[in-house]
Amino acid sequence: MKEDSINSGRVQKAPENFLTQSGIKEVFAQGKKGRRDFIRNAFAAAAAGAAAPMAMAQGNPVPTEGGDPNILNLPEHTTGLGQGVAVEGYGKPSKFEANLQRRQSPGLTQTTQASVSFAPLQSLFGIVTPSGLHFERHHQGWWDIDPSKHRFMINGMVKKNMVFTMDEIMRLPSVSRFHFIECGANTAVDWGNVAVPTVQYTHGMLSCSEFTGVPLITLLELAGVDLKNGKFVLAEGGDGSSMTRTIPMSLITSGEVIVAYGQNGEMLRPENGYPLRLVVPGVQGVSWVKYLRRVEVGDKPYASKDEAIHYMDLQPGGLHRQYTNLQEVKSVVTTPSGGQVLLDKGFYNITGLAWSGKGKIKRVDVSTDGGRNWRQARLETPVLSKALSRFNIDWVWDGKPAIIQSRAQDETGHVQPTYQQLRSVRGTRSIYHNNAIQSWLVQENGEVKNVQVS
Ligand SMILES: Nc1nc2c(c(=O)[nH]1)N[C@H]1C(S)=C(S)[C@@H](COP(=O)(O)O)O[C@H]1N2
Ligand SMILES: [Mo]
Repeated sequence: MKEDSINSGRVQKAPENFLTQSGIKEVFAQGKKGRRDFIRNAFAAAAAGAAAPMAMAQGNPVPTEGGDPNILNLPEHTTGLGQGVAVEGYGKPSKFEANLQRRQSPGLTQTTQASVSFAPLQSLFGIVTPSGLHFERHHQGWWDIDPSKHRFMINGMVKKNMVFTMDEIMRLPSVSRFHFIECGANTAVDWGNVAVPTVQYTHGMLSCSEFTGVPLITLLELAGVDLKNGKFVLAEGGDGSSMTRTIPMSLITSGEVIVAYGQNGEMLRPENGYPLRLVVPGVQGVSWVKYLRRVEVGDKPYASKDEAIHYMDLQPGGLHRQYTNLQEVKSVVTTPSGGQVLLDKGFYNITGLAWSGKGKIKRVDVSTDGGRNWRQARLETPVLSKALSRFNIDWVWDGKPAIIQSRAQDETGHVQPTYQQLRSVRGTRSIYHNNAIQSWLVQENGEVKNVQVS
């Protein structure tokens, strides 16, 4: 694998960035007593083990009592004058983070103009996806639409058809909420037993943002929606893909569906639907119609092309499941994950993401022996409904092959299935909506690989 084709992630970077003598002190000062001893013992065990000389040769990843003499070298930045602020400008990441990129999957046909880019989940912290790293899925390319020319229309089973400008929408009462968006085709190639190398490609059609906008129900009420007969809404995008999706009215009357213009504190990015997109919490990405230009209220599902041909689940026995509305409970370990290399045995923080279209994550368990034994991971705050949740758990790698998995449970009691369980219900010919447990094999040389465990 070419260096630039994967982001090797924090496992390799940790010794340099965090495990200097002073870094260790900081970590210990923040930790609780029990945890502190656990981490200290893990390092001590690694230092005493046979691998210690190799660790030294590789640049001292295990901190030693003596300290790192580099602390006494005063680099230029401690004495010189730093750069001044630009008169105006939009901030960028450090040049040392240039490997942090959205990427095309090696598991898909390579084209000069890709229609999907994957988010680098292995390098993200917390639950929010920076807007510039949000995955993208375009059926017919993206546009940077002039908001002053954009119009949004409501018609169908309403008292009066209405057309809104962006200014008119942005004057209305708004809400801001964190939600994940996951393409129904996320993890699709793994369903077919194709092992793409990294978590960016297995799970990277997934992102989480704070979205701001007007609840769709507010706009429908302005138009005098007929809630007695109007049971569905058709949402239509303003790009050339004729993206139209049916949304059940029950999701809208609950106030959850948002006509959004904001993403992570600023206007939506053009790739993500600027200036207006539908946010349909818990529902697969395709229903989050971008460049939103119209909603129509009707009394039955519309069976549009993206509902009758695409995004259907072929079931055993030849039946199709249509209108899969909720993304079911799912999780993935993002570090250690495929393409990363563990430098030495000893302490590691296993971290990952969990989410459910049905509500909040209740619990995540982690196994390091391919599912025989499980330990409960720590869920970090905030744990929000239909948003990504971050989990962490301590691990001491003994240098032997290990299979790392995570298994999430949501507040409705649903538990993430194994591949075997999923295939026994859904068959082997499906593409969409794969929420099976992901397995990462840590090999003896420290390299982590995508594997399937049945
Ligand atoms: N107008 C329009 N809306 C669209 C699409 C599109 O191609 N055009 N793609 C859909 C699909 S399949 C997904 S997964 C999400 C992706 O949203 P993102 O590009 O912001 O990640 O947008 C959905 N909304
Ligand atoms: Mo999608």
